[in-house]
Parts: sequence; C-alpha cells; structure tokens
Amino acid sequence: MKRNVTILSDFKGKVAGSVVENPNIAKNSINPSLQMPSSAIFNDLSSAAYSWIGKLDNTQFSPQTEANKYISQVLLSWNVIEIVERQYPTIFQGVSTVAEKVDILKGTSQQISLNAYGYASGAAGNSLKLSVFVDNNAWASGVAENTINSIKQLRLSWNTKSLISRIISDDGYIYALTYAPASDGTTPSIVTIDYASIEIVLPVSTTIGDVSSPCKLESLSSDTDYTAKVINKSGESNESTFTTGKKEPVEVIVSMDLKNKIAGSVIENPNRMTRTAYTNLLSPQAITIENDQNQYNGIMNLDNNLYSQSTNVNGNIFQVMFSWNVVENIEKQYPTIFQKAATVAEKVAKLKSLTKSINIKVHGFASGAGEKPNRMILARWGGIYSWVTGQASDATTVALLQGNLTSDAQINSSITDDGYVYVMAYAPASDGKTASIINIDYASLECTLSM
Ligand SMILES: [Ca+2]
Ligand SMILES: [Ca+2]
Repeated sequence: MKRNVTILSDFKGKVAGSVVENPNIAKNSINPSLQMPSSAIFNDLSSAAYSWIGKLDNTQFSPQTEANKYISQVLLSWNVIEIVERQYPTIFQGVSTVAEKVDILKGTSQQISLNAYGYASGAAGNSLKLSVFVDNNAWASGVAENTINSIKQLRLSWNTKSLISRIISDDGYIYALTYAPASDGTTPSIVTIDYASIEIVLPVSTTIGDVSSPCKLESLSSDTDYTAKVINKSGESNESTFTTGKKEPVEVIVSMDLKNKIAGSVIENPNRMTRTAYTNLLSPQAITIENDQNQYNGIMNLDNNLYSQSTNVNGNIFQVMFSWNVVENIEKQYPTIFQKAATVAEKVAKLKSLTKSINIKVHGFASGAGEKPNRMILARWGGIYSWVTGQASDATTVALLQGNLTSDAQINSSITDDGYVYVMAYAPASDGKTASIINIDYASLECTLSM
C-alpha cells in the first residue's frame, strides 16, 4: 500500500564537520565567479553559522567581501539520499549503491522544492539569487530572486520526472547556490541567509502481512490518496488507487482572559500582562514588568474597575502587553489535542494547522501629548519580528478595540515559536508635561479551531 509523504530537511542540529546529526552541508566562498559545488574555494560553515541558518528566527549568517568584483556566495548541499533513507529506509530496500538510490529518487519523487529565506546586496543593488545545479555540470540559468532589502522566501520547485532527474546529481546530492551581486571595491557584496530547507514529496509503501479477507485498516489518514495491490500465492493484482474520506471538521472557540490570575504564578492562569514605558515599542522579551495582584484584579472582568498607569517622562510611550499562552490554554480545554506532539515546536505546528482565526480584544482608552491625544492603538507581534498595528480608538471612556486575524499568513506570523500570541496596547507619548496614560478594563483572546 502506498501514499505520498512530504519529507522536510534543513540544517537544524547540524554540527560542523559531522554528518551524523544532520547529513546536509553548507559552505561559503568569496570569488569573482560562481563556484561549482566541488570547488575547493568553499569553506564549511561553523557550528554557530549552521545554527543561524537552521531556523527562521531573524538570526542570520551574513558573509561579505569588499574585494573588487568578488561575489559572496553560499552553497547548500542537500544529501537527498540520506534525508530520505533516515526517515523511510524501506524506500531503498534491496539496493545498495549510490547510483541505484539516485535512480529510485529520480523515478519516484513527485515534487522537490528548495527554500531559502534571506536577502543580499552588492554594487548593483539589492538582489539575492537562488540557483540549482543541473546535469552534474552547471548552475541553472533560471533563478529565484529577492530584490528587496529584507528577508523574503525564495522558492524553486520541480514536479516532473525529467526536471527532477536533472537536479539530482550522481553523488546523491541536490546543490543550491545563493549569492549576491559583486562588490565594486567600495560597496560590499553581502549574502544574508536566515533559513534554508528542502522538501521532497514521494510515495511510501507499507506491506500488511497475513491478513484474512476482508482486510480492514483503521489507521489511514483522512483525505489522502493511497494505492494498494494484493499479493498472494497466485501472484500480484493490479494497483488500484483510492482516496480516503474527508472528516467533517468541527469548529470550536477557545477563549482566554486573565480571570483568576494570581500575580507571579502561571498555574491558575497561564497568561500574563506586563508593561513598560519607552520611546519606541519594545519586543515581547523586553517588556518584563508584570502586574501586581491589584493591577490584575482591574483587568479580569469588563466591570469599569480599571487598570490605569502612566509615565510623564518626555518622549516615553506607555505600553502594556498581553502574553496569551495559546498552547496551554487550548491544552487545558482539550487535553488530547497535542497527543502526538512531543516538543513545543510540534505543538505550535499543530496549533497553526488547526487555527482558523484569532480574535484579539482589548477594552480601554488612553491619553497623552501630540496631535491625537486620546489615541489608543492595538498591535500584535507578527510579520517578521515586529509589532503590526491594528485598530485605533480616540475614545475617552472604555471602548473595545479588536483585530480578527483570519488569513494563514496572519495566523502563522502571530503564533510564536514558544506557543504564544503577544498583543500590545499603547498610548500617545508624553511630552514631559502631559502624561502618557493607559487604562484597561478587560482583555481577551479567542482562537477558532477546526478539528
Ligand atoms: Ca535563522
Ligand atoms: Ca475591569
């Protein structure tokens, strides 16, 4: 019985100089011409640099050169045989040589995609290019390119046997090159890579032995194509393909707020509210002053009992942040939902796949100096690691500000790697005389899940 699986590989866990933890290799060089994968000019990355490109987290590897006409280039060597064999060893059952394994990959892969997240610049401006090595002898002329000066996903994808055959090299690797425009001796050539990965889609077979007729299988995934054939003493049947049924999804809403919160404890309620006053909006990690019990009491209910705080330091913005521990709130309500997820990363991936919308709600008002003295603004942590501002209000009494996030891009960028959604509300800055004041009556978050 066969079904298609997607195998993802990247540089997570890579130790420089070793192919035990992770079989892929990345190298960099500076040279006036694009180097072939076998070039001795390339140097293997350090373990630190591997950790920078092993995760999409805004830490990057940025090799550069100021030498005239030189190009900063990073080679990504994907050991596709090892990647597939470590997850699905039966795919190569009965064969032992690299050439035979390469033939199996060329014959069975349904789709192969390369991803690189980054940007680059040189004398000719902003341009990060991603190219693949074809026919064992050249970098393909068709490239993916990012011409903006910030991180963007580059993706190359192939889904026909003839194209896939050209990108898998005889040694069982797929090679990709990312590179910047050349330096002119003044403007450096810089490549910045935040993360890189490869995806391989291919069919995986399972043999189910010693069964009586009829054979009933309970463990099949829903909405998946399978092919099956029967093998018995009199021979093999033809393959037949079927699609398993779709499960009707049920939508549920998980709401969270700060009711029953005990200051300093995350047992009764795993969510938190913290604050700071500063000249710009700080990142979640930097907003650390937590409410005391009296302040928490003010925001537990929509009851006109307010949390109010202010600063009159010139230029400072009073900002409060709600840390919604979405993974834990959902797990409390549906204890088996993350049953198959062992790590936080796996729970976050599952959560992203289940979430249909995230509705952020903050009831309050604010004041300060400047042209809009009563403007309170709502923001969420997202995009690529920055606050994304949403609804604003100029009310002078408690008003509801909300943002309903419904697109995959909004949802995926709002749920952070630690399983939280971070929400901020902030006041106009103080000018040293008029204070920057924030008043919150109640805050909550609703996640709509499809399960
Ligand atoms: Ca990174
Ligand atoms: Ca209240």
